[in-house]
Amino acid sequence: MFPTNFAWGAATSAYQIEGGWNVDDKGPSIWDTFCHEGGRLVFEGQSGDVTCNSYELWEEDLRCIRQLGLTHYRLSLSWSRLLPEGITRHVNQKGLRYYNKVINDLVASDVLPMVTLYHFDLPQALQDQGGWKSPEIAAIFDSYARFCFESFGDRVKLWITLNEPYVCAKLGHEDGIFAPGVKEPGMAAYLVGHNMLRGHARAWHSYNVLYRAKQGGSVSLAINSDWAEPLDPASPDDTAATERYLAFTLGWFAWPLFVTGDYPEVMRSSIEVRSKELGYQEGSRLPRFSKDEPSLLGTADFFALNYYTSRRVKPGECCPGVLGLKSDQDAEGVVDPSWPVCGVSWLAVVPDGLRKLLKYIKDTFNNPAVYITENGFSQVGPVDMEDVQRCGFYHDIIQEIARALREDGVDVRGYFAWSLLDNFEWADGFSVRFGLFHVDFSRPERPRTAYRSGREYAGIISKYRSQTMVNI
Ligand code: PNW
Repeated sequence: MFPTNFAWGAATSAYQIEGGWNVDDKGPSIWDTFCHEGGRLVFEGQSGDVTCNSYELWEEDLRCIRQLGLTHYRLSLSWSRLLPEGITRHVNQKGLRYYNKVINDLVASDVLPMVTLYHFDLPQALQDQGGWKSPEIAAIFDSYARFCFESFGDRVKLWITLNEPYVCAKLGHEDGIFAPGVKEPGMAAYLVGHNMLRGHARAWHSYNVLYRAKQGGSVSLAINSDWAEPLDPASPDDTAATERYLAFTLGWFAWPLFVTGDYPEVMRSSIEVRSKELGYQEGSRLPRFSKDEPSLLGTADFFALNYYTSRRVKPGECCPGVLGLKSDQDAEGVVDPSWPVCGVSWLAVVPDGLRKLLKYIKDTFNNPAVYITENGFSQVGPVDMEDVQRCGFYHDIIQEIARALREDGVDVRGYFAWSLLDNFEWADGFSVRFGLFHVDFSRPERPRTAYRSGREYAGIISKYRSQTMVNI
């Protein structure tokens, strides 16, 4: 039912699980700053200072990984743990040793690492120089990426340069609810997205030229997107709004990589229309890619998709005359009343939305190899170790992937559950739990205990792996 080499994984990210925020020469990141500054909107003033303490308790994480029977584990590197000032002039040897141990332990356990270079945690030293808004960041990211390929690429064959540039751009630089907390609607997000793409392209080209031949790995960028369909399928307005909705999330980053080397046409034209109304010059908000720089097109060796939820879409209720992404996009996503919402308000549970999105990706981006690099179900409120709803969710989503493979012919290569552990869920702090393992944050040992869903996921993996072995 699943290909023999299908990747059965789980994912985490450095800031959300490591803790050890200021030990052993680690430099601060923008999330350290964001959480430590007063007046920010992180739940109950919490932070990732300690969180799961995976910096000290990595072996506990490994035990969980082995207990699940994962074939793959997706982790991210803390840039400022490796390079405290963000640049390669100063390498933190203890950080290097930590990640070398993690990677070596995984490989020794027959678990293949998928490594994300950047998961929201920019070194503060680079933020102080303008961060992702500064054009120089692309070259700085590239040299960090080369440092990582050089240090770990003999053992790491699956790389993600950047996680969810959409979230970094929009939540970090438009809404200001994620670090670095910038609120410059309709301006900064486009610039940030642009520089992230430029940085990604350089890193991919570096890998291609300097490392691919000897290391033989693959490099991509993780794109998050809802599935979207028209609220009223018979309405041309809803259909057009749906096209804009997808163009401004998935398309923003996937079109440059997979289709044209540039943003989707409908994204450009929508922004242009609003810009004219507001008196901005053409091209002043959504930047243009320079012909003198490495091209974006073809700089993804596979499609890395983070899928959580779906929306039904109609034209926006806002707002000619207002500057902002929502106004440019002019599309409003609504949750169908039949969809259950799990935990956080944005997370309507729609497993078949994943199948539809995979089909759309196959048809739109020329049948790429796809890894689902994140997908999960959250719990809010009193802890429920017998999380039957989440168990049902994992069964359903894996059925949808099986259908995408078998019936739609999508080239799905793997699935990474978000997340291995309960962890620091950004602005929601520890109030939202995504783990397959429960973590008791009230105890210094941060004990990890499998939820029922963790045990069931292990069962699903072992069932399908033994079937694929019989198949061959
Ligand atoms: C992803 N939203 O982020 C991240 O990659 C993970 O680090 C995170 O823990 C996970 O999803 C669960 O939230 C998102 O508000 C953060 O729409 C916020 C949103 C979506 C994804």
